[in-house]
Amino acid sequence: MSTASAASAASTATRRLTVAQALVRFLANQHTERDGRRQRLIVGCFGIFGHGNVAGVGQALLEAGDDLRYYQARNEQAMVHTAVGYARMTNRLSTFACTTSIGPGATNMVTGAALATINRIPVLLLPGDIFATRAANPLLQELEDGRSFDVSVNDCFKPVSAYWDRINRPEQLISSALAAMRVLTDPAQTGAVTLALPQDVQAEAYDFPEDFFAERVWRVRRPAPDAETLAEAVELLRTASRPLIVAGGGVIYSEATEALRELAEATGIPVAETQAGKGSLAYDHPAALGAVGATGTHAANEIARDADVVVGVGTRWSDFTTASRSLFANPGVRFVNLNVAGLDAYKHAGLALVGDAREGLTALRGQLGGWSVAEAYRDEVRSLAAAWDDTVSAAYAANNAPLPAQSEILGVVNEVSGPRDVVVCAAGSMPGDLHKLWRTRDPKGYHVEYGYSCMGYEIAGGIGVKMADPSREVFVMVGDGSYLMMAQELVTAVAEGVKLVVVLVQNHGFASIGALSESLGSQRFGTRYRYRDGRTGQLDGDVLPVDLAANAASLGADVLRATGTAEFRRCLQQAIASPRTTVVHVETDPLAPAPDSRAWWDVPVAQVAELESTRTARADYEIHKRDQRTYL
Ligand SMILES: Cc1ncc(C[n+]2csc(CCOP(=O)(O)OP(=O)(O)O)c2C)c(N)n1
Ligand SMILES: [Mg+2]
Repeated sequence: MSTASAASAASTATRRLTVAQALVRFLANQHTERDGRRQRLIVGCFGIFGHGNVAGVGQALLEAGDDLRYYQARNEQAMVHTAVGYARMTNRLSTFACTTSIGPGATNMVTGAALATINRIPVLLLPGDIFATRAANPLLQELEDGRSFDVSVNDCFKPVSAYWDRINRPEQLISSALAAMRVLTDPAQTGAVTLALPQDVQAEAYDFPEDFFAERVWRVRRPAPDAETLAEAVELLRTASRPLIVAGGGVIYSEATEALRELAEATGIPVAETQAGKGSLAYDHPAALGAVGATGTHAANEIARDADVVVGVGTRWSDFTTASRSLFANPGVRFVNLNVAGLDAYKHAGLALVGDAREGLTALRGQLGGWSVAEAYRDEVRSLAAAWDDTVSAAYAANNAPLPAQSEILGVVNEVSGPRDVVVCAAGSMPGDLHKLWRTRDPKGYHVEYGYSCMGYEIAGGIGVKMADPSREVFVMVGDGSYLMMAQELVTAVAEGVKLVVVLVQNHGFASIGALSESLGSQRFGTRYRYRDGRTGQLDGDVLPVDLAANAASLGADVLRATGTAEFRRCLQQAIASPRTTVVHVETDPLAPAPDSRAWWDVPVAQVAELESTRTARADYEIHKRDQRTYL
């Protein structure tokens, strides 16, 4: 549990406010504290107004002014992405609230809520809701359920929220607001927290106790793992000859990267990284193996195959990390899971070190004393990592013609960016390529949303990243498909003066799903953006006359069009020098692949099919399926 302390002594004074005014005032007084550092928990409120919140939360924000600053977005899903970007960048210590109208404005946030909860990132969602009094129902945009008038579209938030509540009476706000803060600041439970606010209740006045508005500090705890389980883990590690650490997002959120480096240096245990954990160790550290799993490096995946003890730190063990449970192939492999969430710590029948990553890593190093892996194992790790680094250099210099390969574009961004700068991405072929190929030099330098891998996160999430740390350049990598889903937040970046460098990679469709489709025998069906051909009846005509650069310019961004890598490099430098949000548009070859990971991903192929391509892929699938294990 997080602990809260109220600054003022208890009193019987009350203040008459509307529910929305009380909530806004309450939120402005919430703080988090960890390691003696204190910061605002809710730094502002994004919102799009409609009848469901304009006179309630909207009026309250107007009165509050800079006590809880209002920010405007163009799409409700996007404002949750921005809050997530901000919260992840601040290691989950600060976030935004998001207010919406009822109906479509509210349900537009459901995808954002799922993204936040799956990535374990705190965001506070305040969807408007239908009248609690039902005085005039059905309202505009009300879902009518003939079996119960208690149902509203906001019930959709229940499975995607870490905490969900509906404030049907003013006095309910007090305990629900406190519960919401508890969950937001609990590292094991955090995610989207939803307080649905009926339209009439928002505007209703109540005599709130003055103490409700006292400054509160929520300590983000660092629980230590159980001593006996820790001793068992140390015993197990001492018997290991090929141990491996898999670093997940928890390492970064807990600010445990120093503790990880010290453990790796003291013991020689090599470190592989998940998507959220990338940046835990600098790419050129002697113990660094880079990305692991279905989008991993040959170095990490080769070590993973024979590892006898695998220490997962702050990882949820997603299918990408385990190559759909085929990667860890040593028959006797044992898992040790250091995780603040029991849900993750107990996975793969592992020794469950339920606790904070930094606490656990420091304790492990202390108890392992002078124990180390054999020198030959350290050498093996270093030479595999060096070979992979040569692979990266070759991919950066692929010299594909006539259009550059995507790996060349990523290489230019990596070379031109500074060590503290941040790369942001979420969906398409770039997350996998970045995971393998990006040379990360700072724990906060790599921000790929791959829990939900949500097309459209890129620009909106990038805004949150930049707002959290304006001292860093933020490079938003966005494919044409993702751009078309949520380009409109460029307007928000321009309005707020939040400077992004957006690299818009045009390859006329879904290169990622196209390659996946082909590998599964589905012949890239439906994955390219093309005219419908009159003769075939299929979407395989000419390339569409779409100009995304012109689109970006129309939204208020500066735009540079680059052809080829040399011009792309010059444009990128110009974008960095500019104080304004700049989109660099570049066309790449969708068929020039990055180096393969030599790891599998379980995507089932049709068991019966007329198509020869599908039957061949199915035979291949069945071979891979034999490598899938249960890890008991
Ligand atoms: C909202 C959403 N819809 C669908 C998908 C499935 N999906 C993953 S990648 C992708 C294509 C992305 O296209 P683009 O941004 O152009 O990147 P590219 O694959 O060309 O690199 C799709 C449809 C998703 N991840 N998110
Ligand atoms: Mg594309």
